[in-house]
Amino acid sequence: MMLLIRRFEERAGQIYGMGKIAGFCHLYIGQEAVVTGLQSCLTEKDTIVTAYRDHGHMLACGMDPKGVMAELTGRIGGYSKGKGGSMHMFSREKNFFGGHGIVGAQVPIGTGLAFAHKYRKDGGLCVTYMGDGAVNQGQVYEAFNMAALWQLPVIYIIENNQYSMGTAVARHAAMPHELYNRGIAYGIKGYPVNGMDILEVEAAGRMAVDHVRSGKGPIILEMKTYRYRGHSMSDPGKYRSKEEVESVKEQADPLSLLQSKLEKEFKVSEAEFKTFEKEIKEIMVQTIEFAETSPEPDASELFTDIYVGETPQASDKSASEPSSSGSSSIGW
Ligand SMILES: Cc1ncc(C[n+]2csc(CCOP(=O)(O)OP(=O)(O)O)c2C)c(N)n1
Repeated sequence: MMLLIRRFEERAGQIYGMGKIAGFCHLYIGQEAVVTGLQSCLTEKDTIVTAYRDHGHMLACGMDPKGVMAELTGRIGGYSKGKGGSMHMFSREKNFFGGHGIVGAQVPIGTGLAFAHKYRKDGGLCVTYMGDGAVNQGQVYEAFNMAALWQLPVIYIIENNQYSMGTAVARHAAMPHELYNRGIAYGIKGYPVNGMDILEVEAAGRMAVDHVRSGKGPIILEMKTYRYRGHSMSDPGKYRSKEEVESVKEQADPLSLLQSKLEKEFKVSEAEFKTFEKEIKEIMVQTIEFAETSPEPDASELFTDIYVGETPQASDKSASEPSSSGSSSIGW
């Protein structure tokens, strides 16, 4: 899965460069161990929500790479029929609730999903991902407070990739080395985790899942990780040196770390690694072909998926106009 995410993101970066992806595109390269390790601890009933750096999360929870890539290229075969793009994809089938462009906005949503799990007594939990930049948002703490008060089944994952857009964590966060302690005022336990090592991520994930499923309420894991690419495809990355990026790639790359562990401790041969590469290459060939040949959505698609259930009609004044003192010249 880590290899699939890596190759998917590399190809997304390439075809973005060719002008085939419009709008924003935030790549997850470097952070693959986080979502892959955590997802391996979950069951089908659990829900997931994250921010805009979301392709890895979608692939990890079993969404089809073809549908994700077709969404990036704005095609009808995409998860949002080509209308959402990189930042706005969802899958009810896989319990993936987005894909959110407003920093921190997914945290109350994830807390609400956890509330729903508890209310329905379905035994599920919600994994709510956020970046290091998001932990400076007020709505995150309102959510923490309610989750702790009601002992909601939620695992908050802080993906600390060291940068919030172009701002290093030490420049935007008080106590930058202890983001895992941000729930302390609410009695939410937090732990730091080496987010570059999938086995450490998985061990922490199992501990967190046990904690939450046994009814002890929310927990925070701060994944210390790193993104190799810019904040988005349009980021020239002037806020850090090439040497810094290269040294992380050399010393802590999540794929290389796992590969050397698999070679040394589990005797996986080079031929087997080549087979994995071949398998993923084949998936990517089909993915790109689908993303380039799926048709663009018809203009009438602009009016679908706006409301769930009944659609208010233009003639229904109560639905389309402000009800009280608002000036009638203001349109909604
Ligand atoms: C409420 C809000 N404020 C500002 C922005 C602009 N913005 C987009 S991404 C970003 C940085 C967020 O960084 P982080 O949470 O660390 O996530 P990362 O990109 O590192 O994954 C900012 C400030 C936004 N989208 N929403």
